[in-house]
Amino acid sequence: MLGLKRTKRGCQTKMIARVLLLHAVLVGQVYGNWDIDARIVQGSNADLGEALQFLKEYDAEASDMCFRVSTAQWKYATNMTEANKRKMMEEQALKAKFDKLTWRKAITFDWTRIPDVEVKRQLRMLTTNTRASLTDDKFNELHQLISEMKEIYAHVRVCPYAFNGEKPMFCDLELSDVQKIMASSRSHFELLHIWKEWHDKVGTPMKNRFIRYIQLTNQAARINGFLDAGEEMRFAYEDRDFDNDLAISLQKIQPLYKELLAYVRRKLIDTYGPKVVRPEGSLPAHILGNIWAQDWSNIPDIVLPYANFRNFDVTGEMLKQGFTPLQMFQMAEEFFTSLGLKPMPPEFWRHSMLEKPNGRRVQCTASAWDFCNRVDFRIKQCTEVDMKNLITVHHEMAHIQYYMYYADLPHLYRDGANPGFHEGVANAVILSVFNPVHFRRVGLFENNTDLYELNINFLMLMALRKVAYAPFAYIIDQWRYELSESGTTKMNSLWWDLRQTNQGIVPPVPRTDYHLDAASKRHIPADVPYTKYYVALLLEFQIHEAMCRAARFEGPLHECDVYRSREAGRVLIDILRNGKSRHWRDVIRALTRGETDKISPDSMLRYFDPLLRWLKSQNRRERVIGWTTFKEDKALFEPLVLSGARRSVRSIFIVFVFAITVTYNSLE
Ligand code: X8Z
Ligand code: ZN
Repeated sequence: MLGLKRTKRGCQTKMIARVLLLHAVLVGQVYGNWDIDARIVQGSNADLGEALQFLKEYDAEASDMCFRVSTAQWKYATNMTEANKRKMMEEQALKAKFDKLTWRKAITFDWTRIPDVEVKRQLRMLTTNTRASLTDDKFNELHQLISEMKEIYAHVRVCPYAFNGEKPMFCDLELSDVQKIMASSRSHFELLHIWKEWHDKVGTPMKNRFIRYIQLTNQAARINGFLDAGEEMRFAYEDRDFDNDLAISLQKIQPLYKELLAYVRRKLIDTYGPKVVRPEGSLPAHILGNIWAQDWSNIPDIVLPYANFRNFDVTGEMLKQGFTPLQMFQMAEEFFTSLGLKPMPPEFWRHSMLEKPNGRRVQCTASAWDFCNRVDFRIKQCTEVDMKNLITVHHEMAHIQYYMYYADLPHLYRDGANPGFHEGVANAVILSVFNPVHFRRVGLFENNTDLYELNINFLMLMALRKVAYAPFAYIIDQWRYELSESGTTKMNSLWWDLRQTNQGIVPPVPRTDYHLDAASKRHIPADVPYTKYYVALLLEFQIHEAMCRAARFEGPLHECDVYRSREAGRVLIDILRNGKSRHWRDVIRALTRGETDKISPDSMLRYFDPLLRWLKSQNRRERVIGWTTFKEDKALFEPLVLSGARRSVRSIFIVFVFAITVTYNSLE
């Protein structure tokens, strides 16, 4: 099963080749001008027939392998026994071997000389963005490093804040507890303590492993023909303008972001005072309701403008109407069929895990699963009856729709058009669902409050989630790119320089290069690229706007709900059915009726335009829209190049600051 067999070329292959060649000539010009040649191609075989035969065999074997691994992962995720974990690890190890064998075969071809664009593209996909090019021992070392860093991350436990000054009995708070405290506590001292605990305990223990991880990923990238791991990560977007376009998009979002930050800063100063929040300055990371300061929507009591509509939540109505988890899934299914999309197949209802089962340990993080056999698609969710879960159900079911619509494509094309599309599509649907207009249409909401106040509060809530998130989502991989290009000597000061410059966020206490604060975000130790979330953020608004236009909606975008619009459904289907078979810029060009073929922030800016106008009027007395970069802020994280004498002064200064912090803690 694992060997990729060679077979004799037959006349059948020649016929396939002719058809594909014709297809390639028609399609060729589409990819041509975005094509990127890797610098080194090991292979010399440019025989199209052999390449076609290899890809045909790969397609069948990769689907089978995917089915086996998904089945083992599902069994473990829904019943976390040691036996199921062992079986999953075995299957994953087999898949790693299969990937290596595939790479070894794929690399024998010289894809730069193969005339068929589709074959060339598939071979390139198999020989890039892979670590299989490392020697076995380095390949295994890299996998071992990542799993050890993930274990460290999963087992971090922090001490609660000692309000009464006594040393806590237990230090067993895990990430979910940390997130709850960061969202609910309004004690600056407790938030500072928890923030410092989490960042101190997660990063430093994995720092040396992370440095070695960067070395190995760079080695793999260079074997694959790239300058470094960052260039290889960007290659997944098959577009030489991609990095530059994203930088431009963030610049276009900054005016809105800076108005939001100035408004939020004023509200935070009202709550915590100017000693904690520097007027006109950057925001300290610990008081924004989120351990990573990536989503500011957990502080509605502090920032939402109209008190009589603090929180937009239909949970109460759901409970009043006696909703069950199953009914939530049926409601989501009806949302999609109302657009003309497919109902969930029987296997979905038979095999999904819609609620947390009794009597066994399960992984409760919601997720959508494709078993790669074209019929078996599932959601795993510990569904509670509340609005947050109802939104998640719709989000995960959007992923299932994507899986179903591209199911008949070759295995390599059964994916989003680029790494941001799956999340972008799923979140675009939510822009219709998480919407006062939609909840009114499905009988879950009667707005008896002032419509203007409702809209501003709703838009503010969305901005605290989406606009606040933009610079954060952008800088995570910028940090990784920089490390892979320039080395790991100043990882932490680079991290905070990117955060302060792009996000106007600073650490609440001094940080040094002894720390590794970026590792506080799981995606860093878990080797999960992050740019896809920034891409998804912009895409969701582009897709939403295109669906609203197809539905002939003419009002403000945040009031658009495409529920029951077959025309909007057709826009969505046209994205889903292409999977990764068409270049994502083609998909965007079709989506926007030729207006653009890029990831663009324009739709997002149009969605938030009513809020921007409101913020500008609220901020008209603010001297600084955005933040001033004070030297005291930079001093919190910049590596000081000091003479010997000054070095000791510095360490006295840090001890002094630490002593002050501890004293403050004890006073609280
Ligand atoms: O990592 C995730 C999901 C897995 S696809 C839980 N997200 C990003 C994050 O948590 O930072 C979803 C939103 C952005
Ligand atoms: Zn998702």
